[in-house]
Amino acid sequence: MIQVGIVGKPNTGKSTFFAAATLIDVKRAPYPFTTINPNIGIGYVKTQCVCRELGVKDNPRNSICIDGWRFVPVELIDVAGLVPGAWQGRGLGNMFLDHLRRAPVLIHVVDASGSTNEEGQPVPPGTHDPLKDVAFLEKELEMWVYQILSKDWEKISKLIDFQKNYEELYAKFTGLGISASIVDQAIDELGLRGKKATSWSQENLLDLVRFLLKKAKPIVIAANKADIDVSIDNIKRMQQELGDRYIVVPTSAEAELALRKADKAGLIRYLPGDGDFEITGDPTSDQRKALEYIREKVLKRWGSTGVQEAINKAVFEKLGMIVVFPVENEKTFSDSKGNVLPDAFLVKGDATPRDLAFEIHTEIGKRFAFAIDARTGRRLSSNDKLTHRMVIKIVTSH
Ligand SMILES: Nc1nc2c(ncn2[C@@H]2O[C@H](COP(=O)(O)OP(=O)(O)O)[C@@H](O)[C@H]2O)c(=O)[nH]1
Ligand SMILES: [Mg+2]
Repeated sequence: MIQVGIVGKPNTGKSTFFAAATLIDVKRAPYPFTTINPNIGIGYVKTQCVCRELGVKDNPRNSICIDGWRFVPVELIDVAGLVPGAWQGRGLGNMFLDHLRRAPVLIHVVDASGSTNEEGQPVPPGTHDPLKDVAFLEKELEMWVYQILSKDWEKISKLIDFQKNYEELYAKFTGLGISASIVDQAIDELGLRGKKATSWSQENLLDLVRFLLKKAKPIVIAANKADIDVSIDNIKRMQQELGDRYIVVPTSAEAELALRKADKAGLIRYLPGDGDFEITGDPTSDQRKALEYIREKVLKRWGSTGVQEAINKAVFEKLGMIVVFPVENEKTFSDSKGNVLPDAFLVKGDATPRDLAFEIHTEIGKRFAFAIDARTGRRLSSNDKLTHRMVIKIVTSH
């Protein structure tokens, strides 16, 4: 399952974001919940389901369909809070690197209200510049990775020059979830290929690290605590100054958590990502006040709480993934047990039907013959590209 790392300094709202994004009304989930570990939970990307378009009532197995929206699971990791210089310290080290290794995309939760200093301690709202936190995290990640590389660089560089290949370098980065092909791309684009590794400068190594992080660990910024008034100007500034390098999504993790809890308690009807909610139960006057605050300061101001949007942007825009619906019967859109549109799979945007077959099961991948686009009945070969929201039957040979 795709993993999304939630990173940032302490007290920006990472755990609140994580709690909100992983809180789902159990009644609505077709499968039992298992907590893998307190820092890893199931969140969802949200996309329009195909059930309404196809005029069928679906019974999802691996995902959830509510009001025509399909929620497809992803793993969220609540990464331990980073403080400046953490890369030099111990303790946090291995866990942080393990989390970083797993996640191909990160959501950086920033306190947009500026009410936490650079160490993550509370200060009056507006006194800290959240733009600094973005630069800080960038630097911090760079130093983590640079440190890993530079530690053995003497040995690695000699081996590279001696073996006349980059195997040692690939191995270093595979450990961080960065593929050999991206390392190759970096070496080429930075003009390092013809140059003896033993003569690469510190600046060369830093450029390499920056390139790899940008490609392999893209970041969505969740400009959190967007409900606090002083956040408005900061968020505008963040969007202006960071907008060409990052996606900046205004969020209120606390509002999302409150809305999901209220929905679960039957007080309101609210779907993650929605721009409003409807009161369906009997909230106390305090609850009503809190809900009204959320409506005014978050939903009307920003269009949504941003939590769902941040996850969607990470997976769909930064990772370029798409959702496809594999079926066994292309006429009824169901599996062999008659479940209609049972599964929704996240695959890479350039995935082929054969890739999907392997994604479903190695055996199915090996026996892939061709596929059928269930909407049109058109036959697809292993070279065709899948597209977002395709309903697809894989035909295997025996
Ligand atoms: N006003 C406001 N406070 C928030 C929001 N999200 C989190 N907080 C508060 O910020 C503090 C730190 O949150 P927490 O999730 O523990 O931060 P972490 O250290 O990054 O995991 C808590 O008091 C939260 O209630 C938000 O969207 N708006
Ligand atoms: Mg936390």
